[in-house]
Amino acid sequence: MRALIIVDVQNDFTPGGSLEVQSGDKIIPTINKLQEQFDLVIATQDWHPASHKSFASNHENAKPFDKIKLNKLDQTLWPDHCVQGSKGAEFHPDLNTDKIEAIFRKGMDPEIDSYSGFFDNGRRKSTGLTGYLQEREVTETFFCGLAGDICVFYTAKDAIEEGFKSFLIQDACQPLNHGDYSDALEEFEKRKGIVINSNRLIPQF
Ligand code: VGL
Ligand code: ZN
Repeated sequence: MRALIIVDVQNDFTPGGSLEVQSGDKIIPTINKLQEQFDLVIATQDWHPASHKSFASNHENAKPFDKIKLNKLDQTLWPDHCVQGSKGAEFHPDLNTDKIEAIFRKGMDPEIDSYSGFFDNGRRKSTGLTGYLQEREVTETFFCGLAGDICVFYTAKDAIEEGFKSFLIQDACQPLNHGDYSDALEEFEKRKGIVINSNRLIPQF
C-alpha cells in the first residue's frame, strides 16, 4: 500500500500567513491532483499552544529567526504561527481535504518543537504515525507540502528510519529558505530517500 502524506499545508505557511513560505500556495493544485492517485491520504498539522517556546514572543529580548538552545536542543525561534484554533492553523482553503483519512497533529508540548510528523525534535514521544501506517499495510510513503526544507524534510527522513520507502515529491513542496534546499535533499538521498516529480505519479498533468 502507498500513502500520500500532506505536511502542514496551513494558512500560516502560505502567502499572507505569519510564517509564510514564498509561493507556498502554488503547490496546492498539484497536491490536489496527486491525491487522486492514492488510496490513502494522510495530513499533518502544526498545532501549537500560544505559550509555545519555539515562538520568539515567549522569550525576553529575542526576535524571530534567532537561534537558541531550548531544553538542550538547537531551536530556531519563529514568529507565532499555527496557534491551536486560529485561522492560521487551518488548512489552506484551496486544499482538498475530502480524501484525508487521518490528521496527525504535532507541536502541542510547549517545551519542545516538532518538525517531523513521526516524533518531536527530541524523539521523546511518537505521534503514532508509524503504527497507523503499519496497520494500514503501507510500505511506500510519498511526501509533499510545507515547508520543504523543514517539516517535509524531517518527516520524509524519519519515514526511512521507520522502515518505509520514502519519496519526496519536489514540485509539490516549497521551502521556507526560498529557492535552495539542496543540502536537505542531498542528505535525504544519501539516506536512500527518493526525490521525484509529480509527473511520475500523474502522467498527463
Ligand atoms: C514548520 C517551522 C516551524 C514547518 C513548522 O511546517 O515546516 N516550520 N514550525
Ligand atoms: Zn511550528
